[in-house]
Amino acid sequence: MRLATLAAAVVVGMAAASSVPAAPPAKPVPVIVIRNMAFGPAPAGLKVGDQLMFRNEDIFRHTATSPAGGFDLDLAPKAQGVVRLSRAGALAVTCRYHPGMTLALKVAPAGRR
Ligand SMILES: [Cu+2]
Repeated sequence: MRLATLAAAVVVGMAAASSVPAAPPAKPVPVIVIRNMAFGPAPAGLKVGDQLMFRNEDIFRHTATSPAGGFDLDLAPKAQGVVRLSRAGALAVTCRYHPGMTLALKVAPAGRR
């Protein structure tokens, strides 16, 4: 009985400590993984102003290039990079080294989903 009470007190203490963040949690940055010479699936719900991470898990160098989207990440093997989406619409993304690698992003105007 006393042991159970002590355990409950410890759990409550931990919950209290973790529920006092210094700042509101940041919105997680969606990640597109590049693997086996292909872009992973495009995240849903992207909008202008959002950040988007590309992570190259291949042993080859790749880029995440979108002239319409205004970004061009050059990613060494195992590297990652973040872009901020600045233009709405359907954005074609490709790799400059491997033109067969393509990805279609749908970006909504800011403030909408
Ligand atoms: Cu590539």
